[in-house]
Amino acid sequence: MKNVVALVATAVLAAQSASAHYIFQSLSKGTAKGTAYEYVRRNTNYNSPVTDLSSNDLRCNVGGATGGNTSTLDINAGDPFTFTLDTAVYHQGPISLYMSKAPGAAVDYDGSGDWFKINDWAPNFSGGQASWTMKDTYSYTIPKCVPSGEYLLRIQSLAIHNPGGVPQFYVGCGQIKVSGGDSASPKPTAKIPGAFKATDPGYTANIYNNFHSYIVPGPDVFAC
Ligand SMILES: [Cu+2]
Repeated sequence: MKNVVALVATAVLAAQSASAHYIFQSLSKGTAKGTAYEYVRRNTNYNSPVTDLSSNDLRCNVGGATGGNTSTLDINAGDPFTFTLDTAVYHQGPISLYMSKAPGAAVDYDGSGDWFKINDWAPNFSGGQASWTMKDTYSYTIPKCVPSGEYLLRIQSLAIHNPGGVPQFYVGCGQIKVSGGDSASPKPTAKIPGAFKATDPGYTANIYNNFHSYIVPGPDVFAC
């Protein structure tokens, strides 16, 4: 009987930890919550993270190499948008937003081109304590100066598990069509994979011990 109870308890724990991870499921204009997978590419790895720094799955998650029947969201340069998760981010680490211009339609684009970063939610340090922005929605705005056209809009939670664990990437890609843009050449750019290295201080950081500063991995944030 004892063994049965232990087995059941183990199974419940396993189920909880499997379902407790999080997926960036929806993208919408403004700050309202969108419909799951309407404008975000559907992943096929349930809610497991990507951990291989050389994998193309770092771009748009497992299963997100093309759009399938994902729609593309019309949005104006300078306008706000919101990504919503199924479960609030609960792993400590930075959240970052990236864009990459599609050579044609966003739905057909695999994300193999240049990416630029438009925002980091980095930790705040105060009173000797670091605090991370861990929420179930993340809102930001499309930079006003980017060229009009179709893009992948990518959000990333880098879940830091040091020491003793491998950092995990939770990513999702929305498809957008930007209107009313301008003529900036956003930089710096980076390829994904390639933008994140096992030696990055923001990747190797021990956030539990003597943690007073942090550099978010990836290229510097582009601003107009
Ligand atoms: Cu986890």
